[in-house]
Formats: sequence, C-alpha cells, structure tokens
Amino acid sequence: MACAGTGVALFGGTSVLLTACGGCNKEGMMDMGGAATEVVEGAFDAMLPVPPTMPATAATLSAQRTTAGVFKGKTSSVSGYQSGGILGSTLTATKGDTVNAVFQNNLNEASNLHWHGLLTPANMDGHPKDVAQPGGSLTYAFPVVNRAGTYWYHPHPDMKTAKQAYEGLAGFFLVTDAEEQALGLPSGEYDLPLVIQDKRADSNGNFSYSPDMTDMMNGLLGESVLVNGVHSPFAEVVARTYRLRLLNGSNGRIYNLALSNGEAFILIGSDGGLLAAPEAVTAILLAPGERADVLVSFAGQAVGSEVFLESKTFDGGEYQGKQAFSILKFKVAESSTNSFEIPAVLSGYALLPEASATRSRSFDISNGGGHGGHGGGMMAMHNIGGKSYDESRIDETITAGATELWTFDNTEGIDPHPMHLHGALFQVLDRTGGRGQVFPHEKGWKDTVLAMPGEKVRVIAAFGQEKGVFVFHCHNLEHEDSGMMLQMEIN
Ligand SMILES: [Cu+2]
Repeated sequence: MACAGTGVALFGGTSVLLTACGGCNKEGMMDMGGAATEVVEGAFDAMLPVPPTMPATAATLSAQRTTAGVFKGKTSSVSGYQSGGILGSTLTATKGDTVNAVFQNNLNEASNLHWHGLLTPANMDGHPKDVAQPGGSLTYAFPVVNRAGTYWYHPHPDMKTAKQAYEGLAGFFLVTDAEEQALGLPSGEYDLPLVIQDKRADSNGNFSYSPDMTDMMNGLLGESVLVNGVHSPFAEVVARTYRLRLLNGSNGRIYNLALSNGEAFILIGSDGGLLAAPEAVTAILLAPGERADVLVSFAGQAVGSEVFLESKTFDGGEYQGKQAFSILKFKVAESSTNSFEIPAVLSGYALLPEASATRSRSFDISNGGGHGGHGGGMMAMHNIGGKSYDESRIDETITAGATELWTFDNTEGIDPHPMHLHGALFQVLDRTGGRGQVFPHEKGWKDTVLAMPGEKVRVIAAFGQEKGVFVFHCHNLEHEDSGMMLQMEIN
C-alpha cells in the first residue's frame, strides 16, 4: 500500500485509527474495504406497519430512546419520534400550507430535523449548527413550496447524523397538490410509504451504532433489511393497483429493487414529485436518500399468491450488489373489481435547458487525496474536492434563484456516492463513464443522485430564493459524518 500516514478520526463520537491515503492507489484503498455484509432474510411473517399520519401544520416530533418490535418475538432498543416505536409519523401537507412542527429533543445528545427535499429558509433546514441540546426544543415553521411528492425528515447534527438515523430517527413527509389530486392515484390504504433500511443487530435484536474501519469506508451495511421498522415483513394486499413510495433510508446500502414475479413497476415519480409520464421499469437502483414513486398492480393475481419486493444483484463497486435478497412479501388476500387506469400524462413540469445555467461548478468526489480537518484538524476520510466539512468555512457562494450546472466527478473513485443538495432541486442532465446513462427514476426533479465509481454526473440545479448557509454532501451517512459535506452560501 502506498499510504502516507495514520491519524485518528472522530467518527460518530468514536475515535478510530485510520490510514490517510494521500494519493493512495486504488489497490491500497480496496484493501481497506473488507468483505460485503451478507443479508439474512427473516421469515416474512411479521405484518408490515404503516406509520400513522400527522398534519405537518400541527406536528410534534419528540426524539427519544424507546423500544420497538423490529424482530419478531424480540423487543429492540431503538430511537423514535414518539414513545413506543421506531421512526416517526408520516407528516402530510398540501402545497401552500405552512408547516408548524415542534421538535422536542429527549435524546442525550444534540439533534435537529432536516426536511429532505423540501425548500425551506436556511434557518429551518436543519443545518448541522442549528441543533437543540438534550431537553431542548426547536420550532420549525415554513411554507410548503414544493410540488406534490415523497419527501422525508431525519436528524442532521454534525457527525451524529449516521448514528441517529441508524438508531431509528426518520419519517416521511408527503406533499400533495391540485395537479396530483386530479390524477386520482391510489390513495388511503392503497398508498403505501415504504422506508427500506438495513441494520446490524445482536441476538437480542438491538442495533447499537458502533462502526468499525470497514463501515466507515463503505457505509455501515447491516444483515437485516427492515421496511417501516420491521425486519422482513409481509403486507396483505387486494388484487388491485397500489402506489408504493419507495425510500432508501439506509446509511450506506444501495438496493436494486424489483418484483419477484418479473412484473414491471410503473414509475410515476422521483425525489421531487411526479414525472411527466409514467414509465414501466423492471428494476430501480435506489441509493441512500433517493425515492421512487411507483404503481404496482396485483390485479389478476390469484388470492393466496405471493409477490416479493426484492433487491437484485448489480455492479456497484467492490462491496455492494453481490447478493440478491427479498425485502417485503405481498400476500394477495382479497380479489377486487377496482379497475384503475394509469393516466397517460402525470405532470407538466418544465425541463431546464442547459443554456439557462449561468455558472458551472465541478466537484471531485473520487476521494483521492483527502487532507481535511473535520473534527479539529484530524485526517479526513471522505471529502469533496479534497476538502472536508468545516463549519467555519463557506465553500461555494451562489446567487439566490440561480440556475447552475453542477458536476459530480467520481471518475477516479472506488466508492458509490449519492450526492445530495440542500436549498435546491435539480434535474439530471447526463452521466458519462460507468453506467453511461440517465435512468427513468432519475428523471423529474431530484435532490439526490448516485455517482458510481468511474462516473461523472451532471445536473442542472435551480437554487431557491432563500438566502443563507446550506450544506451539500454525500448521503452515504458514514461518508457524510466523516467529512464528505461542504457549505454553500446563497445570497
Ligand atoms: Cu459518499
């Protein structure tokens, strides 16, 4: 290995020895990567829970340590936004509503809320510096300016995001608007938000956060895949069309989602709402932070038949995608006369022409020579353009309302990086190298885009009118917490 030296990094409150690879060769980096964590399926005999809904206009979210039935027959120690349960309620709002959400921090460490995908004022965005201390609270108030879509919330404190999200803190934030309502999409019990997360649990079903060197390199990969906080669950469905809002809420694991019967998903939306038109896809590669809004038809399936949501293998660098596994079992329990027809047109959103961009910026996310200073002058493991997160430094200055071309360049990298912007939404223009294309679930408005090793991804971003300091970062939460995050000031 051609590594230059060693240092101690503060990570999630844990000090670990690491090797800083200034100009390290690829072989040297891979040696540190370790083996992939094998997923272990459960029996698919625990019922899928659906989080209760709560109006975002009058919400209270109390982060706390609590317990939940994550694994059948066991009680797991977890975190949740209420007593007696992992995750948090699904917040609901109509475009134009004013959010009023009280965050009560009953954890023993600082925390806050980030509204992932929503455009908010800077001081409402859950910047890592804007936290509530233990026992404290924050009130979030802002108008919902986003289109109808599947957004979510999770903690965003510096170097604690991965730990707190892993322990169970996350929830959906669903926005509707007149355009969506006119489509008559499946609603109520036929509209299922599904957050997919992997955990590494002990024999008692507890998953305390203690990443080792390999976890810090790759993102923490667990052997147990949960949906809505339950391991290997099942859902009873009627033989009709459902809307599934798929969210990868994992720290580091990527899923190549498919249906076991070979049927296509009818893709209707991505991170930031509806696509222009539905598109049939047989697989969706979903990285941490990304969402896919799909219709799945069980019409014509015999009562008693079973269909699995599964993850197929994929080419994803050194440690991901090697294994296929099932995630959720659908049991067709009832026939139906419902004859939902998929609308031919979904949304009239405008494509941003490349020529409308007033500035270009390119970010090297290959993590070649990291000499940062995250955590007080310590070695940086993951970085953007050689820099790691420093709250006292503004890395980019952007004009409010600007349209810009941003390039995430992972050409020389060996790790997948799902890059996430706060304070803006973007459209993916192109991907060169690697997979070499823009996929259907990357159409529409996005806030997170995956750059696989060898790939360069260009997006055109529309920055909001809200002035102030926002962050952008890798949504592999171990990468983010170890410094792969920068600050931009919109002014
Ligand atoms: Cu990353």
